[in-house]
Amino acid sequence: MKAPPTPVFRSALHDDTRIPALLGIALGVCFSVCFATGMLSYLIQQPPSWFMWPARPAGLYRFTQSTHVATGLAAIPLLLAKLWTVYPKLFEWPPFDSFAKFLERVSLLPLVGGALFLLLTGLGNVMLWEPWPFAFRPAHRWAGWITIGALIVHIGAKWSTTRTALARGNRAPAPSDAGGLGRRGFLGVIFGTAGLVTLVTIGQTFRPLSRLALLAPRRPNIGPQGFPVNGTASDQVIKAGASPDYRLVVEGNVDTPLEFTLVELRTLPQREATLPITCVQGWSTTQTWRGVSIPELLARAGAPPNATAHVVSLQEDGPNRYAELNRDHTSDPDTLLALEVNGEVLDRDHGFPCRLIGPNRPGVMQTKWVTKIVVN
Ligand code: HEM
Ligand SMILES: Nc1nc2c(c(=O)[nH]1)N[C@H]1C(S)=C(S)[C@@H](COP(=O)(O)O)O[C@H]1N2
Ligand SMILES: [Mo]
Repeated sequence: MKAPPTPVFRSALHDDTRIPALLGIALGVCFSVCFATGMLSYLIQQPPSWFMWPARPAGLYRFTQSTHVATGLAAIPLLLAKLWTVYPKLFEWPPFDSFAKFLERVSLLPLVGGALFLLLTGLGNVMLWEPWPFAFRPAHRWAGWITIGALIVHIGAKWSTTRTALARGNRAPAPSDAGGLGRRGFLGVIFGTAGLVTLVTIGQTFRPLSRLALLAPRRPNIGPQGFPVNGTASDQVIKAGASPDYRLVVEGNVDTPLEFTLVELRTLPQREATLPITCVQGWSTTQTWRGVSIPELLARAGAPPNATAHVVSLQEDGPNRYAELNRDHTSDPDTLLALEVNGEVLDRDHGFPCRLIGPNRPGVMQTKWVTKIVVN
């Protein structure tokens, strides 16, 4: 077979082997970190029987999920740069000369496709822009498995090339384009861009840099009572929460089912805790909450020790109207049914009349507008 005419790639950077090797290592680290922290977030929200997410340390989920989003965002310029440097290799002729090479090239499809899919859907999700017709979480999660599988194949295939490229060290002649960027300049721009992306978004979770969070979808200090809202109160929720008929019910596996009006809830012993809200979308904010301690409330109803609980919101629909408390969370005294934040009655968008807030929980599991606790 005759080879097709070879396209001309002008930049000598395409011929360098150190650039793709270094970008590849950085991407391998980013994707592994994203895969581990993403799967962890999934396990916390949909725990199989062998998994129990602890209530302590209180800020652990904040750390893992901000790491997920920050690493994923930083990977975007790295991936684009890597694809740009290596794409001329797609035109190599013959495309493969052995079965191993064939497999390696076929694995590029799930690798590149999966990586682009993950970064695009992740970016869209955190920017609150989801034009696609499928559910984000399962699609993003399955793309994670596919990409990690293909990544392992790719690392196996490129191990020795990478070692050779890096072992030559600085003795390898750097490509120099007449008038273009050299290797150092190119890598400097790319890693600099990744750093810049982090700098202008990390303030959504890292308070000292909040003023730099120009590209972050949420600033941790903007919103009612000085922090963001995820899920505003509907008219139905506002009405039910403000109604004299509002009750907080504790029922299920208890000796004495309990029922409180809002006034009665306020007369129960109150406890204060300074805890973060950590949205799965990567922003977080720490506030001081005050309300009824869940273990105390459950003990009052005569729930068994080690009980778990199902918490129900006044909200009529939407995926976040329920939350589960595992036994570590039901027994932590700082797991609160909060009535106040920073000394004020909760704003309706933050969960008036009361909301769940506990240590080391994803934001989606900090249910607002609570009306019922079913003990298991
Ligand atoms: C721009 C990059 C990325 C962003 C902004 C991003 C964002 C997110 C967000 C917001 C979630 C939480 C979803 C939820 O619980 O509602 C999530 C979950 C997840 N992410 Fe990413 N992600 C990115 C890249 C990646 C990459 C590269 C991987 C894997 C290699 C990955 C794997 C996962 C997995 C497995 C989950 C759990 C899904 C679930 O809970 O069902 N993500 N990601
Ligand atoms: N009932 C209910 N509770 C909810 C939500 C919701 O939509 N409905 N959103 C959750 C999400 S995703 C987050 S991050 C937090 C945000 O709390 P905030 O709006 O007070 O900041 O509330 C959680 N509790
Ligand atoms: Mo959230």
